[in-house]
Amino acid sequence: MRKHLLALALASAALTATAWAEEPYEIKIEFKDGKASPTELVVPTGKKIRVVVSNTGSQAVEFESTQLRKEKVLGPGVTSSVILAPLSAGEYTWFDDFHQTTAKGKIIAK
Ligand SMILES: [Cu+2]
Repeated sequence: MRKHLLALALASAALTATAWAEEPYEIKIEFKDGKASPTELVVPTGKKIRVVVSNTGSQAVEFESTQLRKEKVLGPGVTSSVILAPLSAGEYTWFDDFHQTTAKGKIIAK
């Protein structure tokens, strides 16, 4: 299944190569001491995505997505971002690796 998804992602990336020249579609996720919001973010398919992640709490957090192969540690008060390649339609889960049971959500591409 993972290989299948990778093949799909590569095909999609080739088809949407021109999308890289455009400004990314931006979404924001706020992490605060074991909570994340919003937990569901809808994005367009075939467009580069900038995920702005901020930690407004007093504990370190780690934005992580196994499916998207991204991770970013954020100390208290830190804001950063990760860029995602254009996505195929589907749901991509993410979580705060330091607060896995309470801070998690998904990015829905459609
Ligand atoms: Cu991690």
